[in-house]
Amino acid sequence: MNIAIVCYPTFGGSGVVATELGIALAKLNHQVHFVTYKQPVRLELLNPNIHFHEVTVPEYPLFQYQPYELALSSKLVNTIKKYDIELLHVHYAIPHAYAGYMAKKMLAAEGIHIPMLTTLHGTDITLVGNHPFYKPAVTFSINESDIVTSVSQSLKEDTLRLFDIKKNIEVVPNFIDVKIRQTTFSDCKRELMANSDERIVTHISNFRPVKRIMDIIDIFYNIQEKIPAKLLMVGDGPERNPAEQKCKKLGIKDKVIFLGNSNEIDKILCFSDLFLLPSESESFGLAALEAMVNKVPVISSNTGGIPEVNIHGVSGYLSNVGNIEEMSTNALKILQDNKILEDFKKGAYKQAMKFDINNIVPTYINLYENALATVS
Ligand code: GMT
Repeated sequence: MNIAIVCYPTFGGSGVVATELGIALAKLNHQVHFVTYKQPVRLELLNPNIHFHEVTVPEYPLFQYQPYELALSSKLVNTIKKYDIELLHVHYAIPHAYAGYMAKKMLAAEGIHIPMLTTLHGTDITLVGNHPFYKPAVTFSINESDIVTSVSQSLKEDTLRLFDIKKNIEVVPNFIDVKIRQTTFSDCKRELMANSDERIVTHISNFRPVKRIMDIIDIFYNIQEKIPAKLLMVGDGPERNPAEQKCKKLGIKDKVIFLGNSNEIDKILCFSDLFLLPSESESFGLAALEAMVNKVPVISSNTGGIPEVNIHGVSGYLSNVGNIEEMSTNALKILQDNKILEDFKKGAYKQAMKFDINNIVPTYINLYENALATVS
């Protein structure tokens, strides 16, 4: 197949999933064309089946807002025609499904019929897409997609509750390449980050308010009062500065390391003992799955799709959003006992294996074949 993938290229689960899906398809000998405004962060271009087409929006003084959707839909039309692309897979409804729909219509006017598959990732539905400013356009472009998928059952239910959706939504969970993640790093430099008697607690995200970064600091504060520990904060975003200030105020500045954005997630997770994800809302929680495949148990909230990924008492523990006391107690339960930690590590890894790429990518390929059958 010859497939175009549209996604956000920055750090964030939807872009990561889109990129890893594209890489997996390319390995299966499909031609994959990424169409976005920057090379996706996890995309390595050294594969003859992977192509990257950059969308540029020329600045013009008349525009207060640069028309990215327009540039994206034009780029899609040109790319699809030039490379005989058969199918369009857009990740994140805003504005990708909308731009994809416009591209489809422009191509149809020339007698070229391209099916579009839209994957809903979470914030495009629960936070941003639901805003009255966007809702009619999001509803329309979901309904006009040929196939719609969501990354969890919970996100499917949210979409059906919040929007007037006429389409069937297929749940296709996010995935992970277990084989690649099996690497045991010979340079797993734990001693760079912590003393040998310290437990390492990690959080990775885009530090947006929805991640409840302050809860992470509070939970870690409770942990470090009881046992020697370090907290690694990986990523960047609006809550980073306030979090750094809070650590200073609480007197734990030396125990919390803010690493910024990183492409070495697996290396960081290989020396982590526990992962914290107390989010307000989370359609799936890809970061938790990445932790689990690295044998790191997860203390999380029980919101959205997280319970479909993190299993209470097996791969970690779940609590109501904001229940810092319970999350701290559960974290200590795991961290204070080597045998319990070992059991949770095994549980986390076993649960992560259910989301192996080999179990999920064939589902996408099936959906692509179904979509192609509708136009041939
Ligand atoms: O979590 C974010 O803020 C980033 C966002 C994105 O669009 O990249 O993540 C969403 O999609 C991920 C991949 O499907 C999911 O794992 C995240 O749970 C979801 N985030 C939220 O629902 C808040």
